[in-house]
Amino acid sequence: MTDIGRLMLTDGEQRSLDEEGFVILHDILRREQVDAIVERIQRMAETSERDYSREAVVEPEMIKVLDLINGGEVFDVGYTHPRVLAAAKYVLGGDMKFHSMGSRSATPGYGRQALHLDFHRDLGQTHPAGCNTLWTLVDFCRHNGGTRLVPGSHRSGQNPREVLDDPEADVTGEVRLEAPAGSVVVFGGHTWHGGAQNLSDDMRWTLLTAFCKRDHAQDPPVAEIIDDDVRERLSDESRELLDL
Ligand SMILES: O=C(O)CCC(=O)C(=O)O
Repeated sequence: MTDIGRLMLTDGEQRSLDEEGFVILHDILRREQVDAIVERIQRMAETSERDYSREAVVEPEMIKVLDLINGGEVFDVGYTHPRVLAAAKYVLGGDMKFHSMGSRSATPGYGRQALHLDFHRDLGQTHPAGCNTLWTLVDFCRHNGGTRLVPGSHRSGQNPREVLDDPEADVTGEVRLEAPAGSVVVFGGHTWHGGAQNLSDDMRWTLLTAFCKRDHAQDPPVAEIIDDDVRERLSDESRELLDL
């Protein structure tokens, strides 16, 4: 990672990634960006047909929208924000490209997931093959399904689905994501985490953007799906990140 990239993260943020396996970055999105992103996700969910065959775990009650790279300019920040990119690159050890961007938003009463890893490859190694970033589009708290995260689990070299009797149950040391709208939690692919039930009466809106090592496959390959107008507005840096 370059010195400039490193400077984007404080020592405390780097330590959090090293020791906890995740970091919460605050004030990444402005209020109007949050509102515009939510509006767009909502509109796309209403107007596009959902392809369940592409969902690793089918959750019909949740709002899921994929391939937000083509969703409009409001999503460009998902793969251009310098602090988020710096954190993901730090996790991946400097070798990075864009993997995918979508939304998994919890409707009232839903959202609980088993603890899991987002990227199994390279388990046991310092740098996972992938890194996810979860963007809070409402204030996240325990009540509305703040994500479950297990600090230090990335160093266990273990997959929670293989070692826990019940990965859906709470585990010792688990914390819940509490962060105002416009924050981003960056977590490595080996960090045990999972969605939690939204007990509130409101939607828990989320954007997820994942990155991976350059020798890992994107989901789906961006070159195969990207719309011409998006391709045309990309900087050279973004084109490289998207592997175009
Ligand atoms: O929705 C959340 O809080 C977590 C989502 C997640 O872990 C996933 O989709 O892999």
